[in-house]
Amino acid sequence: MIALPWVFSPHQRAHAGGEELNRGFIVPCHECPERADFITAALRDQGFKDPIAPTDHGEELFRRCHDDGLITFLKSAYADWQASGRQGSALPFTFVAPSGMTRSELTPNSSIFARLGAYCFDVGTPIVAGTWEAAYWSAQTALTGADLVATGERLAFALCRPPGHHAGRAYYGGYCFLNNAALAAEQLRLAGHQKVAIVDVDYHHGNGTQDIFWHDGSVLYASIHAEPMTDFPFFSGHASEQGEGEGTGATLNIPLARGADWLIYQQALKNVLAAVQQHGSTALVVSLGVDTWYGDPISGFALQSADFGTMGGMLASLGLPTLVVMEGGYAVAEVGKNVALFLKGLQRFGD
Ligand code: Q9C
Ligand code: ZN
Repeated sequence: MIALPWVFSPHQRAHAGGEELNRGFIVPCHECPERADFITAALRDQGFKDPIAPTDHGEELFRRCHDDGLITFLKSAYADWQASGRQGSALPFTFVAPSGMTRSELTPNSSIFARLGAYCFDVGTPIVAGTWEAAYWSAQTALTGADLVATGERLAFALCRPPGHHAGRAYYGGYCFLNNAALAAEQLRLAGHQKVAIVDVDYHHGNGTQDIFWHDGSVLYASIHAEPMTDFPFFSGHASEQGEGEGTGATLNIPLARGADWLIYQQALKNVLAAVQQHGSTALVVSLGVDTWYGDPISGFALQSADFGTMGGMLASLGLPTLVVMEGGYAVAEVGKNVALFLKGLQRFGD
């Protein structure tokens, strides 16, 4: 069985949002630090070694995937919120209308509400005192995982939390602040992989990852997710979105209707595997969301726990050096088991 080192830092627990607005209801945040605790416990239970602490690469590499404006905003957002006399979580309540001013017209003196609404695209992603610390280390965890794969590990797991695939070059949302999987793909490219594939199996479309590589043919973005007519992020993820310019054909979206079970999912995954082979990638990043599990509180697919093992095995059959980056999964107590099953499937069939 192939070794599978994994990376995590307790700093990533520092982000604990209070409440989010979801489909008209104010509810406790689904994306909580305990998710990481359950994953850690399940990996220990399954005999994985202790996690490796991420190496601090600094923030310069973040600029490969994100605009300076977003990074600067995220770093000071909570302090600015407090300086404007507020407590609790920083959430936007108003957004830029299509004809409105652009982000670049905002200044550090603009209202904190203008800046929240300019950089955030939903009302489910609160910023608290520890948000930057956690997002920063979640990104370092992804970069360190990429280093492991770049220096000879066949498989590695980056326990990223907060997740990343909804964060674009100049926006955050969907519980995501920095795009961990995109940063990992860039790090693999810096290490000499000219073509990298990102396979996104989270329930939700990774609009941020898609946007970051939209014009870039050397990174394939392939995603299986809930049909945007019914599910977040609603404005992207249609099969017709295939990239533009040099990136034409290097974006593959396979939306599935709510209720999709393993039989349906497996066929979509076969099509994704064929696309990865055709792209000629020499390294693979998996955006792993286990919110496709039937019991997930905010999702609508019907995968069983055992299906995650089969899914891992199918991805291993590509025979590529593979970094798994954690994304979603909100049935908090079950998330760890499903992640461990996926990783064991990846190891078992990887030889
Ligand atoms: N039900 C990830 O899985 N809120 N993000 C739901 C509609 C956003 C999920 C609103 C869900 C984001 C990484
Ligand atoms: Zn998700």
